[in-house]
Amino acid sequence: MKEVEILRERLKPGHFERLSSLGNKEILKFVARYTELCNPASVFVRTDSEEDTEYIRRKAIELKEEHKLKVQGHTAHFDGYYDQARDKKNTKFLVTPDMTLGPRLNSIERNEGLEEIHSLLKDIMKGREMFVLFLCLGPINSEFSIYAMQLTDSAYVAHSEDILYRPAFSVFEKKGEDIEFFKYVHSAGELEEERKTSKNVDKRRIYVDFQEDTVYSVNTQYAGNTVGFKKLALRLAIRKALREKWLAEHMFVMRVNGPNQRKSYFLGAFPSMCGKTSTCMVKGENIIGDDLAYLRRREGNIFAVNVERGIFGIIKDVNAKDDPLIWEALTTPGEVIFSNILVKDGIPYWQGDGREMPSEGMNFSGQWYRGKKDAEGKEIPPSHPNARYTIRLSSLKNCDPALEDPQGVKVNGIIYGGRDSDTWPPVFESFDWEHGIVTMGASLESETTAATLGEEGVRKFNIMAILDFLSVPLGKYLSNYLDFGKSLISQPTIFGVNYFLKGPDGEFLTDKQAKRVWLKWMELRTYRDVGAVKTPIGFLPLYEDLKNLFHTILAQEYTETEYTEQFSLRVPQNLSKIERITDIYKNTKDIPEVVFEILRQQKLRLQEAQDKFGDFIPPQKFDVV
Ligand code: SPV
Ligand code: MN
Repeated sequence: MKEVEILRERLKPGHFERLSSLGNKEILKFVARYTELCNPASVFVRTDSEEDTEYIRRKAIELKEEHKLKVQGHTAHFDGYYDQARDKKNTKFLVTPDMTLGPRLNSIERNEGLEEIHSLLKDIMKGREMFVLFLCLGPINSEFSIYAMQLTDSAYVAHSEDILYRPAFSVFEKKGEDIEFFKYVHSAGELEEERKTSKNVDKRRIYVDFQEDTVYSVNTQYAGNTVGFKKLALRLAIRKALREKWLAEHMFVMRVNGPNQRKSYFLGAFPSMCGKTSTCMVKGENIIGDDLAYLRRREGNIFAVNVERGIFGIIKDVNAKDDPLIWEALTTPGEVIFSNILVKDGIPYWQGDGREMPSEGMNFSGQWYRGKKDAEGKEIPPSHPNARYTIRLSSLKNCDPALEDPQGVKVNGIIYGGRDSDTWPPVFESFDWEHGIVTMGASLESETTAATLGEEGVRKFNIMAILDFLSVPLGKYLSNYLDFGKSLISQPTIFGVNYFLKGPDGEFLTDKQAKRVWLKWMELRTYRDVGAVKTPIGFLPLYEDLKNLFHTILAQEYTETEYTEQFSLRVPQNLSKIERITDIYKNTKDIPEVVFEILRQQKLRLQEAQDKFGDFIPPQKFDVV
């Protein structure tokens, strides 16, 4: 066999035996094919052993992809100046004429795409080492598990994947030919001599091939483009989920602790930078995951797992006061990769860390000093707004042990939230599953922030906070979602939250800590332990219940004036939202009729209330149920 010859020649001593011990011809062929094409000097096959993990950590330092920091186990990594975020423009689906994806998705003809990517990959790893990794999405040996392998020439990518995903070499070994898996091929491409960042970002390409469940990524290092198991896998998983009738979602998983040691589990979908990580990390509750969840039905309930075992989180504004638990993990010995922060004397700094920022140091632009400008004349900030940290969840004190439960956790509630200055109340509950999915999840919008290019405060439609990763037609995705909850014995309660509501003076109406109260209220509602006010858009909390919660949870006084300001129904804004959302779905194929019906009914309820009470309706006007 030609493959065997190539592998024997290139794999490190003993590593051909590792690969062949898996007893899977497809794997041998795949590794041989990309070894021949990418032409690395050597190939390292990683098993699940601690020595192999240590080898990759050491390689990341030796290859200067990571730099040791003062605290033991901490390293810094820099991506190129123009390689700081997900590249939506160059992320494309490879399509054949029989495929329907819908106009929103970026695609390229399959053969043309494969040709392009394979010509970019030719000899791209010359003189370098290729790492071959076997990992698992979700806990191993569970009905949720999806196995995957990655080829990469970046030790930083391999190291990040070790922190973020469960090792699965031994599972591949046990299953032999009887294993279905996703595949990723990544190369950082030619590197800048000194900084070891991808040089040819103009030739950055991320191509997703559904036919072979394979994703290719070249000339980039930023983890959102290169860590195959994160958003690249999500795109493959969404298609698999649609075929098999489950859900692969952009959601956190957390435990909310109710009265008498009651443990309740919640999922939350929020667009980037809308409070997702800070919600699942709040004081007093427990985190299972901050980014990706798989949801399946069992015994009439929804169960969910975290796809990952670590966090690749935004570091901006993480400080000792607001995020004491993350702060502790980021400042004490243990394994942490900081990316695109500022380093001075071996100490990492970032925006909003609550310390004085040094006036010079090393950052994503190289040697940095205050006032330094980039090629376009723009002043370079000390750390990038999308700077991140990578840690294991197990290094957090509030990590829920259910993280590793192969059964997943039974879901009590699902929360949808976006950045919305004037429409939604801070927290509210839907009438039922369909009402929640349509008017909350499928109606999610978020306002752009200063952290993204373009005008601020522009509302962007973002269904289930997953629009960037959708790999199936919108209508099909939404039908599957609605059907998923239909035949359940106990449906999770659906909630909407909005941490960004503003008053007439433009000031936020709620403070950062208030989300701790909203979570406790939602937990109580999933058991109907408290009553609610019935409004045209759903159920709102009662003043007395919130007053008690503010008192017990935050030791704060909560006045009825605050409550009325925060929870009054803003009728014209809610009506305009329905118009915008209805328009989007009218122009989308295969949207189930029930979506329009639910939106129409909500509109009628709002108009009726408007006729009776006007544009701005205090919650006290509605019935208590
Ligand atoms: C996000 O942007 O939603 C992330 C980070 O979680 S990335 O890996 O870039 O997708
Ligand atoms: Mn995310």
